[in-house]
Amino acid sequence: MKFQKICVIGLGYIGLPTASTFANHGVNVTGVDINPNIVESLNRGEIHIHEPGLHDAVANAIASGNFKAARQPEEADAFIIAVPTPFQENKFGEYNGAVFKLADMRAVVSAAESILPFLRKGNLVILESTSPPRTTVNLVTPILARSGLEAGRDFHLAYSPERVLPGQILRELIENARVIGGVNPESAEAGRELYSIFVKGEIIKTDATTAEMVKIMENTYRDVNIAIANEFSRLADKFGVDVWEAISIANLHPRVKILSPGPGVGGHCISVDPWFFVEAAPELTPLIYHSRQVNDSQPEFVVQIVHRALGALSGKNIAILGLAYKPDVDDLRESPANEVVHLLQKAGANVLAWEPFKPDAKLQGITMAASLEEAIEEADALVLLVKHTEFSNLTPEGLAGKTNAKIVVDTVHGWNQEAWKKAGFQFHCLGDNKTKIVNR
Ligand code: SAJ
Repeated sequence: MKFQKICVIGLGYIGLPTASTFANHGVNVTGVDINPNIVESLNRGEIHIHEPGLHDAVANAIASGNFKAARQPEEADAFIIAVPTPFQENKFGEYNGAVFKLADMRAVVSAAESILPFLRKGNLVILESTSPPRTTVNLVTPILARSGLEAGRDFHLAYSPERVLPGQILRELIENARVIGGVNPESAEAGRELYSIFVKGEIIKTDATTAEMVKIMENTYRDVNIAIANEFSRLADKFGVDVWEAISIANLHPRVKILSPGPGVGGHCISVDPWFFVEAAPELTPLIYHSRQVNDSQPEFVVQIVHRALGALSGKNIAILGLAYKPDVDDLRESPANEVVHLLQKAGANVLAWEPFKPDAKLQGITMAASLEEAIEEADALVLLVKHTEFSNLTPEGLAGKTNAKIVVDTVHGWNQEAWKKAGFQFHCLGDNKTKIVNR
């Protein structure tokens, strides 16, 4: 099977890098998006996503003549669906009193429907969007059957999740192992042929539902691991221990790898995907459900620490350093920092936030500072929420004279507490209550 022309539907964080990588490997690619602004700006060579290397990759793809953006799919040898699967805004599931979020699959449904007029015998359709188990078989297959063609018999259909890390997408797309789950073995083989155009990592073939589970299992494993780290941070606080020291010692054990605690879990993957298991089988997922609860309530723990450090929060000026969901990215989606700010405001604090990767962000109810200096100048306390390299490099000497604050709360173990204490700051680190409780 030869793939000369493909359509990639959805030009977001995954679709656009995938489309441009195929185009830069000689495939003729039509990238499809329902947002006319994205389509027009891409055709002018402008990109709407901050990802290292992506601007050049798209520019090359356009210059080569292999890539164009459009509002509608066209006939092609293969169709890749890479649209978002967010939560439903106003609808929740419930099981035995436990309330859980539900996936909004409307974008997958309309992407699959948009292919219908162009689907031909011998085509390959790949779903990449993270989806609840059995989506390919139970949701996508019946939609595509409306073409009169049958998946697995007349055309190939497979699920192949992306597993790339934001910030390293272009490299990981090529180097990571890739799983391809077909509705039948021939579909998985067709998917392998397609991705082997650029994937250098191992390509593993399996069935569609296994591939769907693999993707959600990976992110759920990470979420549960972070939840236990967050719970350890609360225990360490209670018992007068430095959780960071304790975790680093525990991780010397050859079979232990505890992740890091922090202000909570954000982003569009790890804080979302575990709910797909809970939704699909709430009776089987108490651990996954409670891990989500622990991570979602970590901002409250942060606020308790700030409260302990500052006393009553009412009327206090707090500088928030970092709103992104993780270090060195500009993505503020589902960021726990957002929740920390809202909780501090609810307690009466005046909060000014500084996010170097998106200084102009417009977030409901959050006042953004125009610079680090503005954020910290009048502050009573500095609260570090994201370990951006630029923040890790800050030193108390560097800030001397620029802030009124005498109190620092570090929620990510980003700063050297001795240096800050030496410079006269009161230093509080999430999960490190070692120096506060005597009588050890
Ligand atoms: N976090 C912690 N402690 C840690 C590690 C992360 O609190 O020790 C927090 C981060 O600060 C962030 C959140 O977890 O708020 C998620 O960050 P992340 O770096 O773990 O993951 P993502 O969401 O950027 O990307 C993940 C990756 N999955 C895995 O590593 C298993 C990526 O490979 C996936 O492609 C991506 O989800 C996705 O699209 O599903």
